[in-house]
Amino acid sequence: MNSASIVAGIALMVGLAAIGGITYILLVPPSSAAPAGPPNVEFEINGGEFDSFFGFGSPGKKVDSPGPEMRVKQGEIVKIAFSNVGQIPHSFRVVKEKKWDAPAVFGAAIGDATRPISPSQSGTTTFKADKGGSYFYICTVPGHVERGMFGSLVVAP
Ligand SMILES: [Cu+2]
Repeated sequence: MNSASIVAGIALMVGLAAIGGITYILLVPPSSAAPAGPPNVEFEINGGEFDSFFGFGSPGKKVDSPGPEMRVKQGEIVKIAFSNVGQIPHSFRVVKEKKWDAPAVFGAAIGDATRPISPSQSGTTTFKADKGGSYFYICTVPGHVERGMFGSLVVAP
């Protein structure tokens, strides 16, 4: 083996290691801080369509707009289970601004615009409501907020 082929071999290995590292970064999602301890309060919420609108509703009730208000106390660990009872994909996210691409507050999100929850599927999120204030929960699929898919979440200080 001449030195040129050794250099080529090393370059190839370095290249493969770099690709492996990038692939690892792309495939392994960053771990979100899991709140310590069991939830203090739990909600179940459905999302779906009604008439020509989209909305949220408590289990056993029709989805509506706005969805039912959720109230928690600051510092509580909140668990939310979201079920898609509709015919098209939906998602759940707590936000400060009622916009489909607003960032998640408290890291509270179930599905997103590119990977929403499919019909008949469900998911959960557990988070610490560590800042008091008025928030919204929304569906992040573009266009769904405008068709009514939101509700309010109040974190009482
Ligand atoms: Cu939706």
